[in-house]
Formats: sequence, C-alpha cells, structure tokens
Amino acid sequence: MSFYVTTPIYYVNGEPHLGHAYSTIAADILARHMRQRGEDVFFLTGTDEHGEPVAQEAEREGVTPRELGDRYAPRFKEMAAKIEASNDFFIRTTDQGHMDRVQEIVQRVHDNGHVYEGVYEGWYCPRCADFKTESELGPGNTCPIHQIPLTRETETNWFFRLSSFQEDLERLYAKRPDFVQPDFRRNEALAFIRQGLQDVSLSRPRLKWGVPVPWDTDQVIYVWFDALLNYVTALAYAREGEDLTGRFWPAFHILGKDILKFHAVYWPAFLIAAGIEVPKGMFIHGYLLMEGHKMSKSLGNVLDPDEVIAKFGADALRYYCFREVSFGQDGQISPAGFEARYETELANEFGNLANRALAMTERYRDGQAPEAELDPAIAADFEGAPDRVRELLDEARLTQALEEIWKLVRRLNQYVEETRPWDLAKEDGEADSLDQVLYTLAEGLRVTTLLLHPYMPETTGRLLDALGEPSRELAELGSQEGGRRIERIPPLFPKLEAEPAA
Ligand code: ME8
Repeated sequence: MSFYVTTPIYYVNGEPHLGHAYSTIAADILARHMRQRGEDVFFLTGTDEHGEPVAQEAEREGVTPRELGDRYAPRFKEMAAKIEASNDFFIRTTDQGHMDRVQEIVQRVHDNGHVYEGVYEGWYCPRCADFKTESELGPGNTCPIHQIPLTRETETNWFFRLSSFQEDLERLYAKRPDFVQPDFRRNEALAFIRQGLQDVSLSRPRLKWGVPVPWDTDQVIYVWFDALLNYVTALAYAREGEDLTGRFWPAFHILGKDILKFHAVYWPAFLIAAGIEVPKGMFIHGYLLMEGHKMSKSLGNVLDPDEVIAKFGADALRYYCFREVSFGQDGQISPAGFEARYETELANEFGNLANRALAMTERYRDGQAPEAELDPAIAADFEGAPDRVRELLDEARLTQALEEIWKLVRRLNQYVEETRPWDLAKEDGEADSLDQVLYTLAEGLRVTTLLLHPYMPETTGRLLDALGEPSRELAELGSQEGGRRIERIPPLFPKLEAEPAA
C-alpha cells in the first residue's frame, strides 16, 4: 500500500513560524507512522511563491518577488530540517517542472470546456489572494483573517466554471463521508457547497508574477490554482527520470482551517475538471493561539520555533504541540504550558521511566535483559493498544493516538511502583520475580517507544538503541525475547536549569 501525505505550501512573504511548523510536524508524524507499518510513503512540503501575497511584500521591501522567494524558501527548508521533518521532496512553485505541468493541466481544464472569459467585481484580500463573498466580510469591508481593508476590484479575467460542479461535489461528499475530517469541517464545507457555488477567477490580468495562462499570456494563473496543483505536479518531477504519480496519487492533505474552502471545494472540482482522481482525503486542523490570537506574520505575536528548539529540542516541541492542543481544534499554547509539560510528562514520566528501566537492568542484571515471561497484568493492559493507535492514526487523530500511548507510559510507571524492583533485588528467592519485572518493563518500554517514535524521532531513536532494538517497525508486546544488551544513557529530557531570579 502507498501513502502520500502533504502539507500546505507556505507563502515566502516572511519568516516561518510555529503555525507552519505545526502542519509540517503533523504530516511528518503520519508519514513516519506509515513507514513503520511498512507502507510505501511519500511526504511533500514546500513553498508557494507566486501571486499577490508575495508580490506585495516584495514591493514593500523593494526587492523582486523572486529575490524574496530565494531568501525565504531556504528558511522554510531549514525549518523542516530543524523540526525533523522527513519530507521526500521540497517543492517550490517557481520550479520549472511545476510551472510546465501547471500550464498543461490548466490547458486541459480549458480544453475540457470548463473555462470562459468574464468580468469580475468584488472585494479582494491581497494577503489571502481571495475574493470575499458578502457573508465573509469583516466590519467595514475588512478581511476577517488579516483584519486589513479589502480592495474593490473589477477586472476581465478567465473563470473556472465551479458552479457546474455542485452536484459532483455533493455526490462526492455523500459517497465519501470521511473525505473531509473532522466532521464539523466537513459540514462547514458541505454547507458552503449547498448554498450554491459561484464561478471563480482562474487568472489575474494585472499581476505579472505567476505562471502565464497558456492561451493568453498577458494574464497569470490565479495563485490558488497554481498552488493547489503542487500536490499533483511534484510527483511528476521530484525524482529525475521517474514519474511517481501512479505510485502515490491520490494524496492525503493536512491543512489549517483558513484554507478549507480552497482544498475542500475548489480543489476536488478542479481535479474532476482536469480528469484527475480527487484526493484520498484531508484533515483540517485548528489554529495554535497565543494570547487568544492566531499567530501570523501580519499580527506579529509569533513564538519562534528556533528558540524553543534551541532550549528544549525539536522532539519536545513536537510532543507539546500535539499533546496540549487537540488536533483539529484551536488551542492556546504558551511558554509556561510548554515548560510544565516538559517537566511533568517528558522529564518525570517518560524520561524517568526510561532511566529507571535502563538503570535497574544495569544494576541488577549487568545490563542484560532477563529471559522471562511477560507479566500477565501488563500484557492485558497492553492488549489492543497498538491496534487502537493504528486506527486513530488512520484517521489522523494525532492527539487521541498520543493519549493512548501516554496511557502505556503511565501504566508502566505504575507497574514500577507496584512491583518495587529495588525491594525484590534485596530479597532472597525473588530472582525470578525480578527477572519478570525487568523483562516486562524493557518490553513494555520498547513497544511504547516504538509507538512514540513518529512523534519524537530523535529521543526515541536513542532510547530504542539503548534498549537493543535496531528496528523501528511497530511491534507486539512479547515479540522480542530477553537476553539483549541494554545500555544506560544520559537523561532523554534533562531538567531545565532554574532561571536565576531577576
Ligand atoms: O495559505 N496555527 O500559506 P500560508 C496553526 N500558500 N497552523 C497555522 C497557523 C497557526 N497559528 N498559522 C499558519 C497559504 N498555519 C497558502 C497555502 S496550499 C496549496 C497553499 C499553517 O503561508 C496552516 O497550515 O499562509 C495554514 O493553513 C497555513 O500555515 C497557511 O500558510
């Protein structure tokens, strides 16, 4: 089976921030989990470099849009690496390979009879690169997302006949109830479709920065169609001399709620118009909020992922984002909340469990995992847990899956408290019991750590090595026999130094 997962491609009009990192980490967790299951995985992220959002920022800064892209695209690439994203390709919409294929597909949609020339008049947000309907207007004709005044635009351009896809979309949603997840987002998209679809601009006549419309090179293709098509075009040229489309398409998309309409309505309609299979599905996540606002470049209240990573490590950041905020909902994040979870959950619960298991095996059994039977109490509590995690991740329920895994961490800690191996070690005649506890602990920790691996690849990788587990595939409790060498390693999540009092 193959699994193709994508992130939105980010505008190169500013520095990457934690909101971008969030979508990329989500997709990465799914990609890594599917690889653990032996799936054939392709994971795509990249940058959106055309259109008004980039052209306007370039003008403000007195540089060309291409210069802006060349400045920020590497920053997004670096961010992906820093947060340990295991993407198989990084697309830039200025790649020639992308632009050529965008023209081919748009030409096909035109030749299939879904494009006409017309006049548009409406309220336009240059940051969203989107015309707003009357119901979407903020107070005083402002953009509800960016809180800036909208401009009244009248222009002759090419239109995509979105209105003629209403029935196709309704049929698609009826046939595939999980096409858009979570359900409340699906309902939102469906309500938008049912209220009646209007045709949408396929080109911009005044803008010069974009992919030329193949049959009318005075115009450029509207940035949203150029951008959405990245999900398809990348497969055709990501690997020199190889077209991966047949192997990986259709994709599963991860995106934020701000761009729901484009992905859940325009995109499947456009694909049907082009004669391309619609996506496998999509998961729409909420916003990470700091002090009640969405983090964004225009509002300026941004938590810098670089700082967080430098202080706590990328794994802690990855963990926090999906633990603190239920994936799909909006949620508040804060440095204080972060430090609290780091301390109580990563350092005290998981880190300490790992440390105890490794240290006691070293102390009482010379670093050799004993040969023993699993303790039936733990075996019963672990029963079915890996399957539940798989099922939740099949639906991109990242927070619920993490919650299932964390129950195992807590169960193992409780097991240590219940069995008190340090007492067993002191008593004559308890050697077999101690063997069983240490074996069960090492096994439980190994299985739990494998499940956690997609969330925290670096620290769990170190721990798995210390546990003598070379593989990263998911495993059942008891599938590894005793007798392995177990090594002690420094704390996975060192306690923070107390800040000196001001
Ligand atoms: O919209 N919380 O790019 P963009 C969570 N280029 N996620 C956030 C976030 C926050 N506070 N802020 C941003 C575009 N995001 C287009 C996309 S796709 C074909 C084209 C994430 O740079 C979230 O995924 O504005 C959101 O959808 C995306 O960044 C918007 O990034």
